[in-house]
This record gives sequence, C-alpha cells and structure tokens, in this order.
Amino acid sequence: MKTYLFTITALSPLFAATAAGAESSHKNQPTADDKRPNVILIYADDLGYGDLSCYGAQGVRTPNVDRLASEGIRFTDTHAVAATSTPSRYSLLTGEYAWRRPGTDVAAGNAGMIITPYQYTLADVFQHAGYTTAAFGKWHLGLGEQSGTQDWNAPLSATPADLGFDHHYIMAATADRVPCVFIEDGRVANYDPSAPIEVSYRQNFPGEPTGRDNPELLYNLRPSHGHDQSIVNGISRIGYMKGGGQALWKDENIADSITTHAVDFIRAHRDEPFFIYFATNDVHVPRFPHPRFRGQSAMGLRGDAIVQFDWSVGQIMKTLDELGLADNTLVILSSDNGPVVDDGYEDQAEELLGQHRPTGPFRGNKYSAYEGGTAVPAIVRWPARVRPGQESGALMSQIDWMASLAALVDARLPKGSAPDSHNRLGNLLGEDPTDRPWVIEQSSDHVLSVRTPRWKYIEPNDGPKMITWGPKIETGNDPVPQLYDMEADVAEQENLAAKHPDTVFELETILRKVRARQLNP
Ligand code: NG6
Ligand code: CA
Repeated sequence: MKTYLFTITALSPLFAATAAGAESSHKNQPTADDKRPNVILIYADDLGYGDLSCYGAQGVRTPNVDRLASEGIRFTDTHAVAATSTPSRYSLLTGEYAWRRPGTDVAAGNAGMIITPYQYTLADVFQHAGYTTAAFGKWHLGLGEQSGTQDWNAPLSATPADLGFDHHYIMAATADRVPCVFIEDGRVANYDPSAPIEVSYRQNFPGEPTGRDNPELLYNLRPSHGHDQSIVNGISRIGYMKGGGQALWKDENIADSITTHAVDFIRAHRDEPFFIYFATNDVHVPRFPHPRFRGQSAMGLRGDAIVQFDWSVGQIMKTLDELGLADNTLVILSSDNGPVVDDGYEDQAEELLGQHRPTGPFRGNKYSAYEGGTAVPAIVRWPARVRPGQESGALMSQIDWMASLAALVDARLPKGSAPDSHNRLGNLLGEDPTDRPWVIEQSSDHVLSVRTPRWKYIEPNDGPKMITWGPKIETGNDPVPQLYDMEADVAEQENLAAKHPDTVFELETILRKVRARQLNP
C-alpha cells in the first residue's frame, strides 16, 4: 500500500507547504515525506447511472463531469449500499450495512443523530490521519441527541462535529423536509432571532399555512404526492415548521450556497491535507435550480438540476486548478441511490424525459431491489496517481470506500469499526481490475439482493410490486426467489431461478452468511 509514495515524482504544493512548516491545528501533523492526496467525495442525490453524458445521457450535457471521467476512471458496475439516502449514507460513512442497524431508514428532518458519536466514521479516519475534514450539503443522518427534541434556536447537542468533521455546512435532511435552513458548525446559519424556529413532524403550528389547505400559496412548485405540509419559498414540504425568517433557504440558491462554502473551505485549507464530503442537493426533489440553469437541458427542471450539479462539480475542479491542487487531489464522484422521475412534485420530469433513460440500461429506480435502485455512476480522478482515460467494469460497492480510503492514508481502523468494509483501494485507483466477489444491495422495503459479477439474486418477499404512495416504480418484490443473468440480461427480464436452483442456493448462502457475519469477501 505504501509503494505509491515512491511513484509520485511531482512535488505537490501540499508537500511543499507542509515541508515549509505550514501551521495546522492538528496534532497529527503530516510529515515531511507526506504526499497523501486531498480527498473530495462528491456525492450526488438521486443521480442515475444514465444521467451524465459520459454515461450516455440524452437531453442534458455534463461537460465538467465528463472531463473528470476522461481524466480518470469511469466505473460501470458500482453500487450504492441502499436504494435510498439515509441507509446509503449511513453505510458509506460507517462501513457498516445499514440493514444491521434499526433506525437507518429515510430520516425525518427532526431525527436524532443516527450515527452515534462513539462509532468510527470515514471522517474520523481522515481527521486522525491529520486531515482537516468538512461536510457540505445534504446530511440526512439526523442531528441532536433525540428525535423531535431539538431546540433549533440554540447550538445542537450532537452534530457532524462529533463524527470527525472539523467543519460542516449542511441541510438537516433533504430539501423536501423541514427545517429549511442550513446548519453551520452546530447551529442554524444566518440565524434570525426575530423568527424563532419550531419543527414538528406530528402537527402543524396554529395559523401556519400548509400546501394541503393553501395551494394558492404554492407559487414555485406544487406536490404530485405527499409534500403538502409547511410552505417555504412557495413550495410545500414534508413536516411542519414555523419561523426561520432570514435563515430560510431559497431553493434556487442551495447549489450556490453549498458550492461557495466548499470552495471557500478549499481556499482556506489549501496548505494542509483536507477531506471534503460534498453532498449535493441536486438532483433530489424539489428540483428548483437557479434561473441561470433554467432551459439549459431539454428536460425541464430535472435536467436543469443535472446541469446545476455539473456546474458545482466544475466550480470545485476550477478551484483545485487555480490553486494548483488538482494534481494531488483524489476526487470521487458518485450518487446515493438510483434515479427517480416523479418523486412527489409537479416538475414535469416524466413528461419531458424524451429519449433520456435515467437508469441507463437497468430496470427499476430509486427504492427498487432491481439494479436501477443501486447502480450508480462512479468516477475517480487523481492525476498524480491514476492513469487518465480508464474505464473499469469491476464490481464495486460503496461499502468498501471507508476501508479503502483508510488504506490510502495508512490509517488503522479501530477493532470493530467499519465491520462490512473491505480494502479494495486497488479497484478505486484502477490498479486492480478484479471484481468484489459479491455485493449486497438493500431496497427501500429492506429486501436484500446479492450481485456477483454474473448473477443477481433477489430474496423472496411478499411486499407490493409497485411503490404504494404514488410514483410508478417497481419495487422488485416477488414472493418467489429471483435470479437474473446480468451478462445476458442486464435489464433483469427473465427470472432463471427455477432453471438454476444451485446458483440460487449459492447466493442465498452468501446472503445468510453475510447476515450472520460469517462471510467476508
Ligand atoms: C419519500 C418522499 C420522496 C423522497 C424520499 C427520500 C414522499 C411522497 N416521497 O418518502 O420525495 O423525499 O422519501 O429520498 O414524501 S431520499 O433520496 O432522501 O432517500
Ligand atoms: Ca437520494
């Protein structure tokens, strides 16, 4: 793992500054021979496998992401751990399958912090290795000690600062859930004392309008299902909130706010190694990009939100270039789950799709046990180490990124931490083309699937075949076991379980043993 230290010839600015004795507040100072890269994890929301032009998108162009891919590796068989946000993010940041831990499903905006401060996180890895660490954008992993008890007018009692992030500027949950304010280093950013904040997921506050009762106030977006509670910025949300005043976000400015904060952070920390978790709000609902992105795609608001995402990526890249940091910065770009078209607002995403296939060749969507639930784009660029122009079909899961990145910075994980994460750094850096022998996928109904390079097995279950709350999405549920040959039938059309009982048994066995913690890849 250490050999790469000798393969880098260019003296990075990071190294030069550190060698010159740059100040850092960290005890664990990088040493003079330290050429460890900065790491930026760009984590999109609901961005599908087919949503980027370098993955075949129609109707939208993503030149910045395409450049990132052409200067590094474009992966074609990478999986988020789950088909929704909270469990995927939990798994990514802890290296533990979310399905092992209750309370990791899609979180309300007033959920208590889901990762406990005593768990060792991806941010802890970097912090203890001497990096300065930060989280920007969508959090969706709870804040404060206990659900529903937060006082949003005071410092919060449990925040990403307790999980290894030196700095955070985040949305508590998602843009479609209250509270609609940013949290910066444990308190509401731009707090407005004249408008104290109250939040409830049980009942409305007397006299406050809702999307259900006051549709005439929805001047920006109307819901197609759900999302009919408190109104902020002319858009109704999930949950009730009161107050906020100046601190309330405007949806059209969210990408700008998050990106600006990340860019400022990079500038301020250019002379020390940093780790950034850059979790965009794009392209989650409500999709309401800034006016300058409107009409930039042929697909209306959803396509324009992809353009806005691409812009954010470009801003980060431009900053790295300007500061001379691009060469020794490892950028990883991916998504938290598969795509969804109508996810609860009348944004015409469905009507304007045209030839565009958000899931690429895959069946199902966000929420599904089919591949469309967890198959995501993944791109890695690190000019100092990773050869440009690569494509990798290695079977990968985001569950392994914690152990892999720990290996990158030579960190030892405390016993018991990241129990499901395995070091596959070679995959990430394009030096090891071998597949993970199997990957576990979690649907929103907690149905688990096993992928091997060739096969896909979905365990039987008696849940509904379609999502019940509105969108036309297949869950992948079936009372009989499903087996698909991913080499011959990437769209999971023909269930071969009856034809290949031995393979079904083999994959069921993998699942049973992983559940019982008796099997490692
Ligand atoms: C669903 C929401 C959907 C989205 C999802 C979570 C409704 C009708 N649908 O319950 O809009 O917020 O939860 O998405 O409320 S995720 O990407 O954060 O997991
Ligand atoms: Ca998501």
